Amino acid sequence: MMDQLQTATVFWVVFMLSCGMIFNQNAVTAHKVRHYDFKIEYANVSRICHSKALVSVNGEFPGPTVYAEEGDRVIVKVTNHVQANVTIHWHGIRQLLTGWSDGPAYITQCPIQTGQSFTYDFRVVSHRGTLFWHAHISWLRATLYGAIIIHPRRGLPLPFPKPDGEFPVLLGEWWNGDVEQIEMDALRTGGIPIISNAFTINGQPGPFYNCSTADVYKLKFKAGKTYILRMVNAALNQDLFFGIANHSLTIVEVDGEYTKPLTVPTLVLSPGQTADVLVTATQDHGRYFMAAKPYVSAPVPFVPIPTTAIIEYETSTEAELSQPPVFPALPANNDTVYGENFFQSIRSLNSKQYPVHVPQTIDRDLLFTVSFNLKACPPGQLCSGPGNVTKFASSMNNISFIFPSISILQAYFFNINGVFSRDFPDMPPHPFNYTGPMINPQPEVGTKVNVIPFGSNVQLVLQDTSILNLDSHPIHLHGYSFFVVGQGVGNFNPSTDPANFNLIDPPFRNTVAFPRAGWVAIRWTADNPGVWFMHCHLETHTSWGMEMAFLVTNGKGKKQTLPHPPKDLPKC
Ligand SMILES: *[C@@H]1O[C@H](CO)[C@@H](O)[C@H](O)[C@H]1NC(C)=O
Ligand SMILES: *[C@@H]1O[C@H](CO)[C@@H](O)[C@H](O)[C@H]1NC(C)=O
Ligand SMILES: *[C@@H]1O[C@H](CO)[C@@H](O)[C@H](O)[C@H]1NC(C)=O
Ligand SMILES: *[C@@H]1O[C@H](CO)[C@@H](O)[C@H](O)[C@H]1NC(C)=O
Ligand SMILES: *[C@@H]1O[C@H](CO)[C@@H](O)[C@H](O)[C@H]1NC(C)=O
Ligand SMILES: *[C@@H]1O[C@H](CO)[C@@H](O)[C@H](O)[C@H]1NC(C)=O
Ligand SMILES: *[C@@H]1O[C@H](CO)[C@@H](O)[C@H](O)[C@H]1NC(C)=O
Ligand SMILES: *[C@@H]1O[C@H](CO)[C@@H](O)[C@H](O)[C@H]1NC(C)=O
Ligand SMILES: [Cu+2]
Repeated sequence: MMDQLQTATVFWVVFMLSCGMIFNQNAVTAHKVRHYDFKIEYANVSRICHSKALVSVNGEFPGPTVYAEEGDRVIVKVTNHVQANVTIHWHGIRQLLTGWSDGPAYITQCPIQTGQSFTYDFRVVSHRGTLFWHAHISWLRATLYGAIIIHPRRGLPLPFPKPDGEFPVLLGEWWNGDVEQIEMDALRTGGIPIISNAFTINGQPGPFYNCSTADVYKLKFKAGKTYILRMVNAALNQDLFFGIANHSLTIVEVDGEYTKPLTVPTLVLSPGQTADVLVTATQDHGRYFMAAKPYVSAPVPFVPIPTTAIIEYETSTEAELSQPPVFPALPANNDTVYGENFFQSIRSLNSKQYPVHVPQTIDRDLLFTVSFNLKACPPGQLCSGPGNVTKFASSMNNISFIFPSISILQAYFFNINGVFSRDFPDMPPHPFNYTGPMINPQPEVGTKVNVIPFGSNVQLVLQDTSILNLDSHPIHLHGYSFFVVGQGVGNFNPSTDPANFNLIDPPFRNTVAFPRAGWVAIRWTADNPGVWFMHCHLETHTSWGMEMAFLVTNGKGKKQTLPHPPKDLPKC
């Protein structure tokens, strides 16, 4: 099935400048323009004994890989041939002055409706490694996703030995049912959406699932070679552990930013996070599973079956190839000690060639609580939340986000009133003991943005709360990467905790999971004008309202001002 679906990706590369130029970090560099054609169409796919027509790009599942060199311009024409409304987000791409191409529905654009097309046009500014693209409307990213692979600009060496080969490893989640319907049903009843039926690696669940002996991704290793795995957690609702039997993993990049090499037995990836991992073929023959399984920080249901792919050494004998592969030792699903230590061990590379510039002072000091809540069930109705009188909800700073009916960016740019308000609070409106006893779970609802003057150095503390249930949430910011300068358990203490911040080589990420019953502090410089969504990357929580947007004002002159929208920007 996979092979049949691998119809050619239409793409061509235009060389803007001829060869023979010498490039270095400071020279004017030659950038390419890379064109891609994304046709949104149905593909008939069968997994774990269930067939369905899923929404795909060009009939491929997962979708095509987008390749770029740092600095390149990427132009993707997206044409919608399915019934559903679609938008595509370029996860981790800064969209410097191209906020119209960011993609979250009703935040920066109206959806691309059936029969319409929209051309995303952006530059890949200051990233190297792996990012990914995915649908950013309803739950369609369950099937609409693919890798973005970014090579350093020519003349800049890799900060690690050149690998002998590379493999994409996209972790995903499969539902037998229709994901749009699953979200709508949950929002109507107010209950918890049904969990997925399988996890996948490159769209394949692997042999531990029913009807899946042939539905497994396989890769070949040559003894002694080093490979780079382009890792993406594209799952909707699940943090994952990932490991390979008898091979260690050396992380060299996360979220499109180089890190100090970190060798671990198991990788932890939250939805929205990506990593480049070096794996040396230290065995000389045989078959080995790579496997991913849930990492859970709260007692919630999950699919207990690991998804697997198989590494086969080229030198294996027939007899060895008929043996079952070795399975990796992975932490227990609830091993939060491993998970939290893992995240705290990551450091930016911060080398001469790849320096980082952590804001040392702050202009905007923000503290947002991140909570589960309960909304009252509409009168005369029975809901599926606790007591049958409530609906599950979530919030940041007690505001449960409501999507508007036209995009916030359009409303801002064209001064359309009544779409959003600018009063998202800098601090919790009513401070309380965030990780203490439960309190009134009712949130406020609204479409509010927090306004940030251009150029501000922002510090934001994301604080878990016990309003309903403590949990760890992977929070994703659009338009920027941020430095993860500190984290801790309990309530953030503004007078003592900042003394322990790492302002030298903290990881530079676009998605960070704070510890359960704890907090994380992030910093960035708001030098990209526009409207930037920030949300939990667990789709269930986004559906419930665990999100908000920043409005970063224009600075001075053309290079600090958001341009006019493209002519083909969809209308609502
Ligand atoms: C998918 O399956 C349906 C029902 O079996 C069929 O009508 C349709 O033509 C198929 N589409 C493709 C693209 O193969
Ligand atoms: C596998 O199939 C068996 C028999 O039909 C069924 O009982 C079981 O629930 C299935 N398991 C999964 C994970 O779908
Ligand atoms: C490979 O890993 C398995 C499972 O963790 C272990 O039992 C075995 O001893 C390992 N073999 C080698 C050669 O390292
Ligand atoms: C993890 O789960 C096991 C049972 O599966 C339980 O015995 C153990 O107490 C749990 N550990 C934590 C830290 O919750
Ligand atoms: C009441 O709530 C339970 C779960 O909390 C749910 O299974 C049931 O369907 C609800 N009843 C109605 C009438 O919605
Ligand atoms: C917050 O609640 C926790 C748990 O009940 C308690 O241990 C802690 O002392 C409380 N903190 C404050 C500042 O009241
Ligand atoms: C959240 O807002 C609701 C509605 O205004 C209010 O009842 C509740 O006490 C607030 N909770 C917190 C933690 O601010
Ligand atoms: C698609 O988006 C348009 C514009 O927001 C909206 O009016 C329409 O109801 C949406 N259609 C579906 C099927 O969601
Ligand atoms: Cu969440």
